Amino acid sequence: MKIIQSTSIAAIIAISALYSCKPKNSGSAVSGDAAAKAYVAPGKYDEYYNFVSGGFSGQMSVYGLPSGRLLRVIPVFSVDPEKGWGYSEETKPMLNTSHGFVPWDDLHHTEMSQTNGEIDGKWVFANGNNTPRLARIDLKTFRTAEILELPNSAGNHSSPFGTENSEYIVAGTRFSVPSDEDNGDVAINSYKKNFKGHISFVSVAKETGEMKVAFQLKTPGVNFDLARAGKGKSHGWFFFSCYNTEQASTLLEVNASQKDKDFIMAVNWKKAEEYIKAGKGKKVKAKYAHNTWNESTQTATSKMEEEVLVLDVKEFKDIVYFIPCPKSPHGCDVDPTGEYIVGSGKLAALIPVFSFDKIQQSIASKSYDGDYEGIPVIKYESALYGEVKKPGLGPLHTEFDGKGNAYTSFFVSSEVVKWNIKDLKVLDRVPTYYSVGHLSIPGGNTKKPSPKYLVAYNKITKDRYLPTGPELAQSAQLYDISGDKMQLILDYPTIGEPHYAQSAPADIIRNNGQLKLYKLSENKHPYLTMGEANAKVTREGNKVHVYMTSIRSHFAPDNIEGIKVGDEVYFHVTNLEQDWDVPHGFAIKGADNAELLIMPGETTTLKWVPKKPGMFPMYCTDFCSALHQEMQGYIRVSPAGSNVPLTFSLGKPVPETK
Ligand code: K7E
Ligand code: CUA
Repeated sequence: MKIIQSTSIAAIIAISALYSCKPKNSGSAVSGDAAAKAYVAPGKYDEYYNFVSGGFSGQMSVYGLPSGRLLRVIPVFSVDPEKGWGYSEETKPMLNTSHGFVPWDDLHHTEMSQTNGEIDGKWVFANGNNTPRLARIDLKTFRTAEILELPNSAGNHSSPFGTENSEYIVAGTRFSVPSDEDNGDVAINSYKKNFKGHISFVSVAKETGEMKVAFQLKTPGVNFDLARAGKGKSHGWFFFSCYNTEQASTLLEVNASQKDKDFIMAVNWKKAEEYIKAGKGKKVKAKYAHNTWNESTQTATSKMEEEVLVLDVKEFKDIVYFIPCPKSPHGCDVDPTGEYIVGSGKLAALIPVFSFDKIQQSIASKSYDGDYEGIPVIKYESALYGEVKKPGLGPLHTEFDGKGNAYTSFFVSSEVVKWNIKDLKVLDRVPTYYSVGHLSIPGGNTKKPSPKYLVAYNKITKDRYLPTGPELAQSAQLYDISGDKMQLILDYPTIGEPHYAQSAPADIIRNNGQLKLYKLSENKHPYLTMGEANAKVTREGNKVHVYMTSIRSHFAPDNIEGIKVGDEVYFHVTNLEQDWDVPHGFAIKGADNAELLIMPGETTTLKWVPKKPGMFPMYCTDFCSALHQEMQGYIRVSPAGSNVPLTFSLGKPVPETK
């Protein structure tokens, strides 16, 4: 065992030396016309929206391409005090899970919804890699509209990847763990017996986008890494990369690299669907949260689901097949025709390309090399179309231009390599600064890529920007790929640590009926205050409800007395503006919750528990008018048991009481 380890590591070092990790000409890679290609004049729009995962930030950021301008950060899995996400009473249920309120996550992949294999601009999905969750962002509002927890999973990395009509978004578990039913006080060294993989097939309702775990496939205990749906001829199939087929539980960097080949798991999901329709799924108990945002009440609700339908793949002979793939595969990408499946072994010095037709023939003729825990293993050669030889070192991810070319990112040799899918010849290579992870071409995972730009998301920045202490911004690099040769035209720093990203032509999203404001007449919030005349403060025991409005440039009411220590105060602030881009903020001195940012026509609630008597100023945090600074007020907090009556006012001081 020791010998295998040290030879494989020695081989990596030897090859790394051939492909120097850090290209030498790091300073001078951009030529003169590059600036013009990435330039978007003031007042002009970008050509593409670029949706970028935030990694450990748990959020998603939106950039314009080709300018690299940051347009928005969408709070998804992590709380955001700037926007009150996870702090306002309305949004708190969005972050509820079977573990309680989980205010953060690790978001790796964005996946845009598709119709007929093309991006349709309706939703972007994202994965929570830590506490297994899927999020759906509504591109009419650029807000997170739904978060669904995934049962029987741990480390939702192989996720979210969708089919060509977003019939399903899949989510494969990164860690195999005991099923929720059997989970508890389990010995780690019982891995082989007790640990299982689960792949969730999450259906997406056509009109509303609502997600539901339609069924799960229970698989042998391996680590699922990434996935892609088949398309065109391979629609109905899904392909997952897996590693740790060694089933190690410790020192995986060595122990999960023992075997020369791990697997790509091919799943016939149409077959699985048939079994589910025929009632073959087993109802399994599991607790997982399903959180949905209601646009009309502007409030989230969290529901705990109780069971899930599971198919154990061992019991069905024709759902799942393994295909050997060298060296701990990471990316598993399907070309626009659906015929070619590209596996990227993190430690491999070649790229295997599998053929969908050959996989089908292998299954028909049972061209197998034994089985893995009862699942047939297709012979490597019978599934293989061919190998890209010596492309670089450490291939991770591949996208396509729809013109017969593939682009693969190489982490170790720090480059993007363009190659031809038919003859598997390398056509071009460009350095990245440094150590690229994912790369992304608009539509590059779909049937119809829009091949003008490629963005590389790099893991190491080192000398690219002014230094900022020990932590540096991650860097994206934009390449023009419209010609034969790739050309670097822009570097731009990013939020968090981007992994995958997707882009779509701007018009698809800009013209999708985006919401500019919430119509007050359609606001069904239970604590809506329709006009200043209805502003009031009410008490129920120790709960105080403030029905407050905001409009340029005052709150109603703006003087409140009679709040006592021990009270729970709920400020339900309705922004009465009916104009695009006039939010108001709301903040109170000493509030240990957050501020609010309230869109026109929206009602949002801040819970405040004052801890001591005193005068507590409140104010608007969003510069809304010339007299924004005047948008302020006072709240008097009296000791517990005080007799100060509950009063409120606007425009005149409340009558003096002592
Ligand atoms: Cu390669 Cu999490 Cu998709 Cu990072 S993953 S790069
Ligand atoms: Cu409202 Cu500033």
